[in-house]
Amino acid sequence: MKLYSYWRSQASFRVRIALRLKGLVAETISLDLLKGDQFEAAYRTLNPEMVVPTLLDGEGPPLVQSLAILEYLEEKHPQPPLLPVDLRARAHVRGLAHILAIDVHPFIVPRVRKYLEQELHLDESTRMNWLRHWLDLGSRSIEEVLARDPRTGRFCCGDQLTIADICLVAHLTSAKMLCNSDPASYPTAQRILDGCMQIEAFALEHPLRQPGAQATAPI
Ligand SMILES: N[C@@H](CCC(=O)N[C@@H](CS)C(=O)NCC(=O)O)C(=O)O
Repeated sequence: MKLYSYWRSQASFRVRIALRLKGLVAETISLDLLKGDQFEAAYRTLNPEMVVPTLLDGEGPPLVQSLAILEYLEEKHPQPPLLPVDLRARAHVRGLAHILAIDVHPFIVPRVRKYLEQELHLDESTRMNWLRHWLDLGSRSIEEVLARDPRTGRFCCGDQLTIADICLVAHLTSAKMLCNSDPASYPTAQRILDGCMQIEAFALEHPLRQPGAQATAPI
């Protein structure tokens, strides 16, 4: 397998964690999204949307969209499972993942930030407010759901790691890196994050441990 990734990409982080949890090895090809590697013609043939991640698995066509890739990995390599068995619990886990990966993440991706800067000419502090607004909204929403749902356990749904935990960790890590958001304001989410980061698959795939990572990078 080959994974096209970017060190700070939240969507790539999701896939890297899932690969590790399932004990799968992929050669990682690092793109630099700030330099525009995603627009190169060769990459565009793999991923016409010009985003990461893209996963190549054998000879088949490229796999795109991190949540679709997580479901593909789950179906092809069911052990260890990243979805619960119970039907409602599966919907709950997918719902949590979607809050962060589908409703929040699109507001903060580089092409949106670039549009705010280059087309709408918003200054840096206004752009930071935008980022903080969407990231905090996501954190607040997920905290509220997790804090009041009786299914919340050691992880987002009971004591089994699921794709919801993967999305939670990727979201909170982005929020910390991009706008130094204080996870203490979200105690349930923070507790789950801390538990996940004790697990090798999460810790080893942290963005700051990836090739090209910088402790501080331009927004
Ligand atoms: N919904 C997609 C999001 C993909 C996406 O937007 N990835 C970002 C990095 S996290 C990207 O490659 N952005 C490139 C750009 O915005 O130019 C997924 O989950 O895979």
